[in-house]
Amino acid sequence: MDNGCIAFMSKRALITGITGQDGAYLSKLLLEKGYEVHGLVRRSSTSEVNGTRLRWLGVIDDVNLFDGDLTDLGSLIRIIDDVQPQEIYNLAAQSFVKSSWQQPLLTANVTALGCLHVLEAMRIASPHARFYQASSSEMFGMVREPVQNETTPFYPRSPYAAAKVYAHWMAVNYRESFGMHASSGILFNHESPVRGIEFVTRKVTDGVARIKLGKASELRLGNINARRDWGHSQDYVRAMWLMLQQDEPGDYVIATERTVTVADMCRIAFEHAGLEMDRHIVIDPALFRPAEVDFLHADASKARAELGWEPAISLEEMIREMVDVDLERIASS
Ligand code: NDP
Ligand code: GDR
Repeated sequence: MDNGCIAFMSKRALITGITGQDGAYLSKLLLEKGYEVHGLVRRSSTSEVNGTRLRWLGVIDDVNLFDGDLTDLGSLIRIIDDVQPQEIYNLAAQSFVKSSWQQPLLTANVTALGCLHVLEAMRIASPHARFYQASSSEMFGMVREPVQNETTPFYPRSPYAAAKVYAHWMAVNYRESFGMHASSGILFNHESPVRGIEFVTRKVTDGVARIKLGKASELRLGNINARRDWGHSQDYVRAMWLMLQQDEPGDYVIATERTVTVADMCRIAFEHAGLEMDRHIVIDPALFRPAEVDFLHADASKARAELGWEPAISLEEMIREMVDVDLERIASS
């Protein structure tokens, strides 16, 4: 094939975790950029649920899905060998922090060793592909520095965060040992209308919608004094893609740099629905975590300078969008 043909061929991307929030938004972005998008999907007895997010974003028919699992190295080797992707985005994980205390071994197998499986499969079947690892601000945990950037030491506070630290260092190690183009995005919290219902923003917007529609009267929450930096998944998947377009691989903090409490985030949702928050929130000690990440405050200046990345959607815009979508969803259910 001559170079002229190659120039017009679309790039191929493989996404693990394609059925998750970020997998769905990333698929949409890559399809808009003309990519061929392939995804790894684990088998479920209720397979119709698997594509909910891809369907909601209108891209389910445009992606190619392969059966596999992050804990099954053979499946990963076969898929990578078949697809020969130029870019591999490892987004699959047991991603709910609270569940990681109930299922620490599963979390380690999927979130930590799963990343190593993908790196190994790639080393065997497609060593020149570019690799993205979904690292997390949870790795900063009990923060060692008041503002966290790429050089801040990690102090993981949950089995999930410890698993992510392992995966992060394996990506760095494969980059340094084998010269692989492996990058890690240390992403702070990001949400959307297709965020899992167990995460606090979506739990709040869904709860607000139910209260507004008379289907519930209270919303039970845990530690509403925890502080987070929340952005929109749509903005954050753009940062993932930008990392893999750089000549050199690297690690990047991705965040809005604005930190607010869970209570502040709730207020935006309740006010948007015209409800008084104090009349509906019930603090439930059972929802507190064995160890909490109390405070995060990001410095994303490297991403701004090197990737030219900026978030476009504010916290207020995002929470209002999520409330509106949940109102519509619940009203029509
Ligand atoms: P989700 O929980 O929405 O999606 C996780 C995905 O992983 C799903 O597609 C899930 O499949 C898949 N998965 C889970 N276990 C396996 C397995 N054993 N084999 C194959 N696939 C599996 O996460 P997000 O989209 O929110 O996050 C994407 C990644 O980014 C995750 O790694 C997360 O830890 C990380 N991250 C997320 C942040 C956020 O704020 N959203 C911030 C920082 C990092 P299924 O649909 O079958 O459950
Ligand atoms: P987090 O997100 O643990 O930061 O991990 P989550 O939304 O679960 O919690 C954020 C904060 O809210 C507090 N909180 C509650 N959380 C939940 N889920 N439910 C509640 O009822 C509740 N009440 C208070 C929590 O204690 C916490 O402080 C997310 C995930 O997407 C990870 O995969 C990702 O790596 C990090 O963000 C960055």
